[in-house]
Amino acid sequence: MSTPIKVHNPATGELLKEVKVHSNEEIKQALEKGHLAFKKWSKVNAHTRSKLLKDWSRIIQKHKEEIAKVMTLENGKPLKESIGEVDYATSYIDWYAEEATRIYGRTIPASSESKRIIVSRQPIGLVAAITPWNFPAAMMTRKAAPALAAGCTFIIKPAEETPLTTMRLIKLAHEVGIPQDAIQYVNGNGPEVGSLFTDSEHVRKITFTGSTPVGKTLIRNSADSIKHVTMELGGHAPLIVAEDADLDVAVTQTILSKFRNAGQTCVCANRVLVNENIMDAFTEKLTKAVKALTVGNGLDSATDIGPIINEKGYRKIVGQVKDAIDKGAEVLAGNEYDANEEQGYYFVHPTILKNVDERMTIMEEETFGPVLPIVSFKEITEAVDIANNTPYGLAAYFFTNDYKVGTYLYEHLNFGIIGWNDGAPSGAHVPFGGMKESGIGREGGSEGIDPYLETKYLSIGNYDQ
Ligand code: TXE
Repeated sequence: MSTPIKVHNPATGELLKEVKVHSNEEIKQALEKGHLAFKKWSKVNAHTRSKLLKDWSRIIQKHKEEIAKVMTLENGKPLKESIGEVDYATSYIDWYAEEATRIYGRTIPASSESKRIIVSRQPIGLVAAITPWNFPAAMMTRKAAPALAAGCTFIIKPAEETPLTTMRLIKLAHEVGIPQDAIQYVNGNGPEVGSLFTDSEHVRKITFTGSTPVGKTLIRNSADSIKHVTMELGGHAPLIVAEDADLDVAVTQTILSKFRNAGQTCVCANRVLVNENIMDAFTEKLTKAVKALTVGNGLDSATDIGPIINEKGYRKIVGQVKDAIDKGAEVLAGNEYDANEEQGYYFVHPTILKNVDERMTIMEEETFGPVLPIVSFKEITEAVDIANNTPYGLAAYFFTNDYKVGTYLYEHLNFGIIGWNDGAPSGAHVPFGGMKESGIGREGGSEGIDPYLETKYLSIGNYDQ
């Protein structure tokens, strides 16, 4: 028997639960079951699949407060954010419950009078998902809902830090009648379970949200059996404040984008680029607003910023801030910490750094913490060059009311998600995903079901009447 996974509350270090780790044999059996279940689930008619998904969404909503509390306990995010995440998670189920009934085929005019051509789409098979700890509910429903809607079966390995929310959601799926083997979870260590997934002949698709290096490994390991892959990887979002921007809007939206989930979000603003003529006015307003944010336990209703998920995440943030300060960055707020290694909790107070430049690691790496580095620019073309100077291409934001500047930025920024005067552009109805090393594929919207479907066509000959 492997050692169980110890799930801790990152706000206190307290042990919440020990979760059973599945053995390799059990995981292989689960994959076999998922494969066999596909034969039945893919034949269930789309309207029944749709209804079951709607029932799943409804029962999750019924248990919203309880699920949100589990999420805050294992992830640390403020309870109000966890409640928002349950809504966000069910919005994917609701969206794909509708999409299930709209998986259309088409006919193609044939090249001869005696032929007919029909195109149809069919589910690809068993889908294996690996999810991170930052959005334990939404990262799972964003993958499970389109998979089940398409007629695929689904198995997930949640992050070791936050398995409890996923396990609860899957139990509720079974309670409403989604077959046991159509949606399953297994718990275990990332690399080991990842290899079992990629090595399995039963798995036809890997869908992953997490770090770019792990994404690359999964793509490599999926190559042998040509599995489909969807990869939602790291980001390094620029946020550009143009000279004419409405500063109140820019400040409010910057805070919304950056400090949600303690800055542990792949789309959060990671580099703020500000026109030099408005630098003082912008930083003054931003600093004042940031200093008003409350750091603490997510269960406390006053909390805006919870703990960092673990020591590894904390060390990365502290290292980046120190490197920036050593190379000349000026601290406008934060650079304060409340950490206790023995107990196992790590809080980072919201931090703003000015005079940041491209020699600092904070400008190269994703931070994943409540730290905002600010860089100044003269011309908008210079801002675009700095913004695009990264291997990542997930989200970018800009603030301007000048339509020429706005359309120029939209056209020249190489990112999959663009927020114009908008720090929160995500939603179940839009195609979320990144360019370059931020990933492959899109999740959400009408595009989000395509990765779970294969296209097939029929050419009928000798059709003379
Ligand atoms: O990620 P990992 P970590 C980024 C962010 C963060 C950094 C490290 O910059 O600071 O990654 O975070 C599983 N094969 N993002 O260490 O390791 C693991 O068990 C298969 C951005 O938490 O990628 C977990 O379920 N799976 C991101 C999941 O991968 C493996 C969200 C994520 O863990 C594996 C999280 C392997 N070899 C981190 N190794 C986003 N896009 O939002 C680990 N895992």
